[in-house]
Amino acid sequence: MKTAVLLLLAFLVSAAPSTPLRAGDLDKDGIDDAAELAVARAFSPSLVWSPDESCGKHETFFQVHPDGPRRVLITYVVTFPKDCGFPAFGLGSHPGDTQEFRVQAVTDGKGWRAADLQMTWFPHVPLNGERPRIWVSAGKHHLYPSLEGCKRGLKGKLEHCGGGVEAVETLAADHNAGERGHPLLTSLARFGYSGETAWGRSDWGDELFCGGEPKRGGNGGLSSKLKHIVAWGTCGETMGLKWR
Ligand SMILES: [Ca+2]
Ligand SMILES: [Ca+2]
Repeated sequence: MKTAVLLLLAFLVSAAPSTPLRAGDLDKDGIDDAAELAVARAFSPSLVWSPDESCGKHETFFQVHPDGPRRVLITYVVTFPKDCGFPAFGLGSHPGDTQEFRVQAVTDGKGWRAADLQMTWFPHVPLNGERPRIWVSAGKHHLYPSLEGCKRGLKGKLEHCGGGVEAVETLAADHNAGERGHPLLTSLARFGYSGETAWGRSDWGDELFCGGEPKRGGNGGLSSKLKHIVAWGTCGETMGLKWR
């Protein structure tokens, strides 16, 4: 099974334009890291912004690993130097912001298809092969799979979405977080997040992500948004990995 996955992902790499950062499988999850970049780029979201967005330059980190036979799970984490709070009240702001979502992609052996979008308040959104469109609420950065989703419920009265530019997120090769135990990313200082790390405790003494600011009150750290290996399957194969 492991061999089959590697061959299928190798096919994907050959079909997708990409520039691998490294050759091989340095994060030891059974998938060539260049293939991870290719599949993450293939289903990179189209982000819909608000014209009122002004909380600093964002970065999008990602993680790819097997999620069962003929499936991979891609986790995307969008980070900001700060959360500007709910614009309607100017409340709820804090340093550092991390917002995650996941795409489950499946293959029939000939190519890959985006099947399922998984978000905090929308656990399963069918993608039907399409690249996900994600609405980013102004200032607060809550993520929604539709404009209607942003408007729904109490939070829809506190924040707003859309009206700005829409662009497919361009994923950089050096934004692959890798896997816990075999990380491809450690310090996030070169991205402007001094003192922050991808997989460990921050230099500020907790696991919050504070956008590089030496004070508390940030969002959950990148590590808390990524999937972790918690056990090995009895067969010892890549497909036997358990994730949470
Ligand atoms: Ca890998
Ligand atoms: Ca990986």
